[in-house]
Amino acid sequence: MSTRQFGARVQRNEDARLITGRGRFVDDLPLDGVLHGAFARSAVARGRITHLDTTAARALPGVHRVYTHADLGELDVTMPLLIPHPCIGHPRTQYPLAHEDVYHVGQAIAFVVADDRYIAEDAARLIEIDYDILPVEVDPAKAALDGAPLVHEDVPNNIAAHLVQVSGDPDAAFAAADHVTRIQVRVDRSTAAPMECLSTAARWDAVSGELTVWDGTQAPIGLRGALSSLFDLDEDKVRVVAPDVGGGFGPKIVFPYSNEILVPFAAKDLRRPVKWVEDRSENFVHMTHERTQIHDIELAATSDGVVLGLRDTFLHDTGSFIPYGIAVAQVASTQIAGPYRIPAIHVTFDCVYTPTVPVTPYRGCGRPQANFAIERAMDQLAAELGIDRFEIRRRNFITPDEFPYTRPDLVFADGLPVTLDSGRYDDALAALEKALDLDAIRAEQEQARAEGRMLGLGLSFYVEGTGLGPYEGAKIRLHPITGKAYVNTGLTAQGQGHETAWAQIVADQIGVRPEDVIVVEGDTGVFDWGVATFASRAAVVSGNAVHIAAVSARARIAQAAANMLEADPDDIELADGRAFVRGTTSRGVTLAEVATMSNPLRYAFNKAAQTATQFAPTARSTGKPLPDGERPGIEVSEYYSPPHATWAYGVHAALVEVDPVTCDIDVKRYVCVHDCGNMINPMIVEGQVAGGVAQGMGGAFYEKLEYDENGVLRNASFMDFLVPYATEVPHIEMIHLETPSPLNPLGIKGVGEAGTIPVGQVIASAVEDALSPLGTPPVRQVPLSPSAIHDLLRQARVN
Ligand code: MCN
Repeated sequence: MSTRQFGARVQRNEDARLITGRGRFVDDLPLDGVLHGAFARSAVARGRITHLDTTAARALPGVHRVYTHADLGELDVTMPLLIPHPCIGHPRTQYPLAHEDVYHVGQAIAFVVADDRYIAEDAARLIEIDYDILPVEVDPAKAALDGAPLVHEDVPNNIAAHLVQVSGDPDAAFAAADHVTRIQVRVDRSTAAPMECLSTAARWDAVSGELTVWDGTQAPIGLRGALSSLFDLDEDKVRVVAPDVGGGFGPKIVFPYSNEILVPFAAKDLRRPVKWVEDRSENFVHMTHERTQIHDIELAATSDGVVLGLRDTFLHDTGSFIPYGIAVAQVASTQIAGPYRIPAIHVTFDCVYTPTVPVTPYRGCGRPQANFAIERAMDQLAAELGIDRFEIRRRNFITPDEFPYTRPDLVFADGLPVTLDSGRYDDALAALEKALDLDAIRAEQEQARAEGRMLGLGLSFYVEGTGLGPYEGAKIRLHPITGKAYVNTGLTAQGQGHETAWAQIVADQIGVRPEDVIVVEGDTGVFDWGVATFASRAAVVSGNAVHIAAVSARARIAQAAANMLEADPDDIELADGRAFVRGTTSRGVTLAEVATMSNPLRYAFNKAAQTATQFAPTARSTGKPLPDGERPGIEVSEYYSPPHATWAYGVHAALVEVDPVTCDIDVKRYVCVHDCGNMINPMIVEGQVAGGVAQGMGGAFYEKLEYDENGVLRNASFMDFLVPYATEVPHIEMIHLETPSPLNPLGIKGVGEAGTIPVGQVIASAVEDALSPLGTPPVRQVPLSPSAIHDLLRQARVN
């Protein structure tokens, strides 16, 4: 008998392929006669091109074409604002190739296509480009001041968008408060650093008029829409395939990037397949960034630590363009109150243009910054009121009986008011306290301090709106020969394990092993209704669509088997790849037989079915009408549309030791409690949380993109931009809570970004606690590099 797969630690189907070098990424595709592309990019941040000459590049043997914007015809248009919002007063988006003006170092100016990559790169370097260099200001705080150099000449103070959101009566809350705490915090700019950089290949079929594009994207359907519109081709004539993709983390959602337009354009123009794979140094100055936000946050509280009101004013650095509108800032603004029952909120932000790589969502999407702001403020409030940091949080939690809890005037990215669906925040904190053994830690800390060692404990709660709509779908088809289930969705994975998770969901319904469910995602040729993989939404939205489709497939199989077995569909059970009448496993048929039954010619060649059954003669007697309500084969498509976001949450803590001489931070323990509702596969969930924490460690300790005063990125390589090695990520102790979301049939919440969100605050809080005997000032920013620790210590000595 089959055992339940949902909730089981099923080994990932995809891993055998991915970890033995058999993954197939864009660069692996064996495209006959493929040509290779390379871009010439802007060397200056803000400039006006005075001279652009491609003659020498075109003359290089092996070069097929050099394109500038003037060659693009209908494609020479600015890209649309992908998520409009009325507060965006000055939306500016990019051209596929720059016109006269360039807006950041790395902006694409020309595209070369040649016999091989070496020639293409050499030719790109032969393109002569002169600029009038214009003044720049890369710090968003200074860029928003009067008189600062403008990125776009017609955008005053570089303010792209300004939004004010008010919930309750903040003025009254602040007037009634016993105590107000204020802090300014800053999180710096980073990059997702996926293992596989951006990549695109394309082939134009002149016979059928079809364009096939392989792209390392998180959004094949979105890209297909963009290309069909830009190239003025019927959607049916454009197929976008995301093969294996080596990490996405947000920046691979459709933008579209220059390569996503130029590669197909060149393939169509030259009638040859064309490929371009970004190298690492390009990735730093081309793939979108995220994170810089500066928050001024205030909390109004009673003397016993109950928060009455919150005010937050923040600047969001949007880079040189704003393709995703206010998405990142809006997400930050709507999660600023975290898990706390704060009745009055005033949050306002400005999105500021800077002459830097454009900013779009990166794992966490504004939440790490918002979380840093509210949790830093909670720590400070606790310190000022003399209340324990755990206790002050407990006093302010939304309690289980208060769900659904709505913040009516904060509108989330789905266009709906923030409504937290469920949670047991108190239980999560209690589980963390138990796992940590707080009394023992406090004793250890006292002992360490007596020995002059700087030991500190930090914590952070977080909430995360996951599983945004509007919908996703799934198709399930039983293979007419093998009876194996093929599952297609409109999403695509970049390492999240969808192939296994969806297989588990389907296996439960139709009674097969997960390895007999073959999941194919990311190909508009097989399924083309869907949005994209982002916002930790696949498990909630696709997962439930897969479940609904599997229930539907189960019903269809039961009906067909009942017809074959002359039984009632309600009496049909499915297990071990067979359908049988309840109570008698001998009266049954294989799923291969069910799948093939209504097609006599297929059946004739179906060895799997023929060897199995006594029903073969019936099936072969062709011409009989299908029984009532039956359709040929087993194939269903279903959709799921969530009513609104589901809210995952958790709390992390770290015990760290700071060495005041070397300024090194040693993470001695890292504990996390999280709740993503019912887990499809706890092993995948643990991998997601651990990967998220590792990425969060990068943000907490190392990762900061440093622009110089000319707008040149100073650390555009892994020599200078440090990501954590496996050896620098501590062992993560993980505790799962499972509070089912009431919003969807499977009770799921998302988890893909969760691990990343609280880490900056956890480390800041722990370092602050460790150094507190020295009188260091509050930690106000991450990353906490050794020099940042040194600064804190120096300030303590100065004071
Ligand atoms: N899952 C589960 N039970 C749950 C929730 C999720 O078993 N209750 C499983 C899902 O089945 C899925 C995985 O966990 O296999 C992640 O699910 P989900 O939270 O829905 O996230 P998505 O699949 O939508 O992936 C997007 C999310 C985001 S937004 C970023 S950024 C991110 C992340 O996933 N990028 C990643 N995790 C990543 N992991 C890898 N390896 N690579 C990336 O680029």
